Amino acid sequence: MTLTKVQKELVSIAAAVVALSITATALATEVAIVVQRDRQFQSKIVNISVGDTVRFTNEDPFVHQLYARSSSFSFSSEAQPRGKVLSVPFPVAGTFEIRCEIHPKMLVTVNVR
Ligand SMILES: [Cu+2]
Repeated sequence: MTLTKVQKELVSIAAAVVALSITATALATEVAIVVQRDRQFQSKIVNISVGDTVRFTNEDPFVHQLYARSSSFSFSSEAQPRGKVLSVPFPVAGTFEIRCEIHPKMLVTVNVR
């Protein structure tokens, strides 16, 4: 069987679509980890892409409680005891300051591009 010119173009378009969707899936599942220890975030700046998740761990023997408040993105976590992991997806681009309700000096900046 011989493919016509149109059929060949359709095959190459289909291959390109498959390649694009594989790339999109890989990009959407990135996770960055930020450790909380000694009443501090162990990272001061985190650079991620839209759709990525930041996973906050707590290695302190006491509770943290994280939040972000901006016009385009905000969240407010439950109290987070030692060992509990908090996963926060960032669905929009921007620069966001993440802070702790209990320890006002804690700050990590998340840049979402
Ligand atoms: Cu805290």
